[in-house]
Amino acid sequence: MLGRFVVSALAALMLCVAAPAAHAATVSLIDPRGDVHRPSAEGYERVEGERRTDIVRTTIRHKKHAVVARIKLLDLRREPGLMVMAMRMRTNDGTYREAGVEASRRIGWRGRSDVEARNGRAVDCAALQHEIDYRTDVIALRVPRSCLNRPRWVQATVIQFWLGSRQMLIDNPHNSRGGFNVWTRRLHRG
Ligand SMILES: [Ca+2]
Repeated sequence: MLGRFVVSALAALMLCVAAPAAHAATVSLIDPRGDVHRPSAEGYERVEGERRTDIVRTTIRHKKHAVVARIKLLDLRREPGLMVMAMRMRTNDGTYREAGVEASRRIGWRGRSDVEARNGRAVDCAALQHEIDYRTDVIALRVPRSCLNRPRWVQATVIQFWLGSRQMLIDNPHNSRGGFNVWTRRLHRG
């Protein structure tokens, strides 16, 4: 669903690093305003005054039946172009998944979501759910544990993209740079 462009950007941006083990079911990330980036010759550059894609808060929970990510944006609007929220996950047994929500005028502003394996193939995940709330500036994505091989723990990375015909904007809740290299700590089932 996300297409080669986004998937390759994910691959380029997100290199695996070891994270310390911790027993927790939830991670909450506060992200500054005004740290939206776009690609540049040097990698990424900050776009001053850009509100699109600007994440301000993110919560990722490993619940009894699902992994649920919820991001709050500074100003979520029905913008021309393609809006994408993506979350990659890896688990204790080595399962890797990329789940995404995308919305546009063509797709529809309620959006659609899917899950892919590392090779880009769609994973059957019929109970996948998402919600885009333009009133509260929140995008939520619920990935059932059954689509992750019912892991003991999961680590995740979240990004928000906006793709126009000649421009790409990105923000992530993990740091204030355009590129990043981080996983959450291990989220054990709560
Ligand atoms: Ca931000």
